[in-house]
Amino acid sequence: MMAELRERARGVIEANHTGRWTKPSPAQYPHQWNWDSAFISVGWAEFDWRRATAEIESMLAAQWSDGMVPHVHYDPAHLRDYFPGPDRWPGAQARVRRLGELTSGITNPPVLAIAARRIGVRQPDLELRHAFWRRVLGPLEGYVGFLLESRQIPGSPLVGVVHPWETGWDNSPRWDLLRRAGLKPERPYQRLDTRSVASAQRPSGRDYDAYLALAEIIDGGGYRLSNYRLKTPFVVYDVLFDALTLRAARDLNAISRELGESDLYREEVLADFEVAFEAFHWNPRLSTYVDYDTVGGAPIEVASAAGLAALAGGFISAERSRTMLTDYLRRGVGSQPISTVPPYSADFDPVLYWRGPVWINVNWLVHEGLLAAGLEREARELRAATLRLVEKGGFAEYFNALDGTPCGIQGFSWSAALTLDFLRDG
Ligand code: 9WN
Repeated sequence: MMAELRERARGVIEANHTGRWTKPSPAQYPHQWNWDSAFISVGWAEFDWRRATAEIESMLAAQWSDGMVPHVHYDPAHLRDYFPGPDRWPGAQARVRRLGELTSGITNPPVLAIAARRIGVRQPDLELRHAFWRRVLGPLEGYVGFLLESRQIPGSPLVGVVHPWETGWDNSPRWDLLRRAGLKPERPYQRLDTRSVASAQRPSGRDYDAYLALAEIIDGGGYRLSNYRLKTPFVVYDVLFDALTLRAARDLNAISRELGESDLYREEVLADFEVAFEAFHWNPRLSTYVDYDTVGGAPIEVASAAGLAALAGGFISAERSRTMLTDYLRRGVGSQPISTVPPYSADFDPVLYWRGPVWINVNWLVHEGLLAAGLEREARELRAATLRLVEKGGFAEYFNALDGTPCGIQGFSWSAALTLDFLRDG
């Protein structure tokens, strides 16, 4: 049974592979996405290591001169098949390192760095492994360095995240403060995302208005946070983004040491980041980690699975990890693990994108975090529950949080790729 699931998963990423990188879904997302490629590369490493490395290197080819790696690397052959295209990020196209690459103007959590270490370790031939790391270490250092330097707001080392698309959890209730700002873009637009997926499972019109208006604010500020910080209602410390940035920095240090070089980031600097993480994200009232609104200067007290996914940062104690997980599952009885929003929340919707459904990458991140905290039994249970979902529902983009039925688009790359990784531990 597991062998058959593995073959099916492999079939999905093979079908979505373009020759250089893998589309998240040819119908819905026909370009290359930053954090998708990181997750997908981990799946490729199971049976085609060269494709795993090419996935990461192809994404890095879209890097900007300031180090940022954009969230979308556009395929010029498919510009009509996805909205928004590069024309919504007009100032972006002059900022790429390799002129001619078409990109968006915002980034994603730096899972690419975590994946680079992970797939490197999978290569037993040290010459090949080190050659790959030597090729990607500089660009990845530039990427994480950009986050640690160019996205700071005085008073904290955490990463200022400027668009819900950067977080990858687009319409999560964590970002509803943006809805309240009521932004409208200047340029008219037409969505394409509801052609293949029911609109009840996609963000609302109001959400899209805000996403596009924010893109205009960011472009108008020349893509420098210091230029537009006072004009935007949205600069947040995303709990998951911060946790993954810290893990990415430590993973790059580990790569650098294995190459016989010194650390890229001093541990004192990372320890300060960890202290700030605790100060801004831990919420004693909710007993979990939450996000922080830097514009309003207050925590965003919204329960979601992002605090649990942040365990993937690898620095949260076993005791706290266990308590958070047990609490989340106990209060969510009757829902599938791990619903992105707990079912008792007023914001919960079992099929609406990031407002409840189960996502395979979130389960994978929580699983990583549980293993890092030494909670092997809990990790095993989550792995088994996740495999049951894909075995029954296929490699859907996300799953109904109550009955586990597939939602969004089918044949979604990271669902298949991370299944391959889960099957490996079997
Ligand atoms: C906008 C590609 C991406 C994922 C995100 C997911 C979705 C895009 C969209 O698809 O976002 O970036 O058009 O809805 O929310 O996490 O990276 O799979």
